[in-house]
Amino acid sequence: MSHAPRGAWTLAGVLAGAAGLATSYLAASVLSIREAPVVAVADLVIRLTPGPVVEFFIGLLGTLDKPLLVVGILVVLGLLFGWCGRLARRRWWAPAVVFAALAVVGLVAVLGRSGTTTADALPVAVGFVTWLIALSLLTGPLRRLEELDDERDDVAVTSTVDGERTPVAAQRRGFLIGAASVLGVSAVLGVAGRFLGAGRRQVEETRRLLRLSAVTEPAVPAGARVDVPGVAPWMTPADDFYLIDTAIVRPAIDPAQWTLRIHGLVDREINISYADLVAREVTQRWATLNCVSNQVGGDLVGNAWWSGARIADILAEAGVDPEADCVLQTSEDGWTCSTPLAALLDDDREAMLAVAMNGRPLPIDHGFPVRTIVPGLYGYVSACKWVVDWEVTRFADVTAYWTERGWGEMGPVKIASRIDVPRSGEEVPAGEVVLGGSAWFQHTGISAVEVSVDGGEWQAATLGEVPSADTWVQWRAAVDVEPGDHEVRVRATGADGEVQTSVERDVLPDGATGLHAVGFTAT
Ligand SMILES: Nc1nc2c(c(=O)[nH]1)N[C@H]1C(S)=C(S)[C@@H](COP(=O)(O)O)O[C@H]1N2
Ligand SMILES: [Mo]
Repeated sequence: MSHAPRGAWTLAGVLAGAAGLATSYLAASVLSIREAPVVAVADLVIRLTPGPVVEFFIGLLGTLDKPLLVVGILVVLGLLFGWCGRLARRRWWAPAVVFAALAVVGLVAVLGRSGTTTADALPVAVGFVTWLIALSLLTGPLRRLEELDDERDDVAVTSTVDGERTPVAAQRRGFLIGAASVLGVSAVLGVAGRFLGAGRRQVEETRRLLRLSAVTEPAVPAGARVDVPGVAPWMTPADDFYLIDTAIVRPAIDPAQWTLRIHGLVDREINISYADLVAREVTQRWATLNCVSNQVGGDLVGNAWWSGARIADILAEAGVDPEADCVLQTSEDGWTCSTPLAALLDDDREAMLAVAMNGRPLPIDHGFPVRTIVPGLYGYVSACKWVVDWEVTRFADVTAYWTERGWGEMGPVKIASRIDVPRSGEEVPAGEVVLGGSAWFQHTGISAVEVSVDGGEWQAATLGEVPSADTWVQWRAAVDVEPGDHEVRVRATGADGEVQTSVERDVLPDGATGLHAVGFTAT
């Protein structure tokens, strides 16, 4: 009989697999990532499953559907891990291939969620490395036992006699100690992961249960949509809203612990709690937020219904020194931006400390519990997420995260327009083609959008109706095209008469310029 039974190889695989799941779970908790990779895989499975099948299971299992799916995935993984252990017996590299394939599935699952950063890939990488290390640790003694099996015929190698250590006993002991250690360490890491992730889960739960009575549901204004299929929705759902920040770990802040300290060039320093903030009169409005790094035609822009408290009122309470010209905002994670005071005080801009987005408390990733929204300014100078500190000051005296890196100080948004339909490279039937997209020039407003096909005359597009100058405008235009390849360009005109320039400029230092062009084929 072999000294290294097959069951031992299977066990090695299962334990190594469990260790990898434990470290990946811990990493996800430490990095405060929404879900561990296994849960992300479960979400992926749900996304890939046809709707009626999902509904059938929800009908059958109720809210247990997801936990049971996770359990199912763990069972499948357990079988695969055991198989990996056996594979290791013949070819040390074979399980590595299986682990790599599993890691790829994990990566697809975690990176397929909206708003992911490279940090989201880390738990998967940690788990993969753990699998390799743990498996080689556990299979080492088994491999040596098998070598001893081979030698058994020539040399008299026997098991323990009266507690005397023989090579076989030593390797067996090695395996058992290794197995027990891997099991123990995995259990400890798993528990630690649960403990560390509890903070974020708690904040998620608090947010989920939070009811903001003055906040109303968004109602997209009649006429805002041009109804061209494929054009980005006028209201951007929070889940699809672009995400930009420098946070490696996005802060999870309990509203009960949150305060905003306002100090600097003010008559009196004030501290505002979350309860104080939501007790104030609520201001609500549609506003389009965009990123200075958005390329011409890019999608770092979104439009939402924001609810919060007017900043002008709050600053009035603090009493702003006439010397001041900016507010240095700092977020919980230490990011800073310096926002022009004039924009914060501007009456019709209604800059706000927002607590809700599209009628729900801000998602954690979008700044829960409180962020700043200033219509007309790029996010990097104004839209501080997880904001906790305001220093009223002077541009001459401070620098902020992006302005230190060469980006412009004032950050007013530039006029822009985008073609969503047709998509680049799309094939459409020749004849009348309906084009559509969006244009924005927050705080100023859009008065016209025009399109030109193949460098021809500019023709006016029809615009959707918008509630204020602070949102984007949808447009549609019907053009006639012959069969063949075509290129369409778009340009907007601002309510102030400014015509969007065709001069191409890079996003640095204060936003890209140029006209969006899309090539398509008519057949
Ligand atoms: N705390 C914090 N707030 C931030 C940033 C950041 O890096 N950290 N990035 C800003 C930038 S550059 C933009 S464009 C907007 C993006 O907001 P969103 O992620 O909610 O779309 O947030 C702004 N607020
Ligand atoms: Mo940005």
